[in-house]
Amino acid sequence: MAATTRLIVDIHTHGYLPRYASMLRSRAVVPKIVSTKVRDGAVEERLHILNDEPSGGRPVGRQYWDRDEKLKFMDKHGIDVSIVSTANPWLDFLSATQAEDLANELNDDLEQFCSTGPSLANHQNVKRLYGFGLLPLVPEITTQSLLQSVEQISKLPHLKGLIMGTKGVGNGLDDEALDPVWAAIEKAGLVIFLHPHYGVDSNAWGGKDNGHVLQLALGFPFETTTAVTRMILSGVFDRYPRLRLLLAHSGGTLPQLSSRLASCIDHDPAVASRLNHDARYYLGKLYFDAVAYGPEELGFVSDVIGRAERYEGNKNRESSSPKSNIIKQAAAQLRSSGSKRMFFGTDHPFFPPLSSTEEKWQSVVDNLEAIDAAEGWSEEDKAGVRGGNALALLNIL
Ligand code: 5CU
Repeated sequence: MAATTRLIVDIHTHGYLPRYASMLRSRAVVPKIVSTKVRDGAVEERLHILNDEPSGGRPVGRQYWDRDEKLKFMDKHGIDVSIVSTANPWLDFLSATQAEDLANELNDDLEQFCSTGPSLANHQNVKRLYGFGLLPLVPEITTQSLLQSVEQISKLPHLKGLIMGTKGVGNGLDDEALDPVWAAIEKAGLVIFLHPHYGVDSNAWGGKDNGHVLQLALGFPFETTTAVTRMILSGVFDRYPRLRLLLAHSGGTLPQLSSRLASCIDHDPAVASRLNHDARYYLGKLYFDAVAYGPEELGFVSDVIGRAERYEGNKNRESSSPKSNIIKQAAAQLRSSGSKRMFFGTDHPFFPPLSSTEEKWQSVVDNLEAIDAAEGWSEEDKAGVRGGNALALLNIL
């Protein structure tokens, strides 16, 4: 196995670059960073990004914006390369002019953050940091401005794609207004990292306080599921078949629900004949991070992705069911082929240990151990998920 395929690459790792953190400090409403007096008159900064943060907010510090802290975290966990993206809620809450200016500046900042950082010891041509840039996706932005940002990102050598939330320009990701943007991203070969922020109302179907557990464990993944399903239903992947979309948190619940989705489509007169393919086919065109924390979940996701090629049939051109194309492949082969679309991630700087005495972060250890223990993945498959797949997808090396 080539040494490079043994590299560990973190495709899901965030930060608020200094310029973004300054903007959060200047705000009086969420999202914001506030200074709070703690013991002995010391001052600590607290972050409010979700609507129901603990009173006073959560501690925030250099791990969110300092490159040395990111590198220290990487070294502690044996991570060779990180693909850094701005954390939620990106530019969603700004006016069009503010978002346009900040996207432009933050993309340049991120390029600088990556390009002036260290290279890998054994691969001087490979940096330890790359990035996903930002588009000014807010209501009233012009298409021209969005296209300019796509062009800017495509010209910055250390930016390999862009991170995007689920709102689009206010009407979701199934909005035809985004068609020129999908076309430009596809043409530029950039990867879109689709990430949630809004989740589901934390008071949905109950009233007990559960911290952020329901929001993060269930609401976030369900938001991603809804957003990508809207893209599938509106035919985005039929119109832009080479679009490369990476889904946060292993695709949320899409893998679990894809056969139900296919059946609901087939039984709904409004959409039954809209798509070129069975809904399950599109899962084989998507990419999934491996931020699922358990080996069974990783194995399952790879099964579902691997199975997608069974649904290759074109619904509109063939009279027979797509299932007539079933390729009789061994389950292990499908699982292995599905793993090629999966990528290790940490979600750093989120999910730190609750106790500061822990050496390694449990959230990271869990995700690495889940890859090690995923049943049916060969050593080569595991090395791919740890890093080789990301290097190939992002054309690094
Ligand atoms: O803990 C959280 O709030 C988050 C968040 O906001 N975004 C994220 O990516 N992970 C955890």
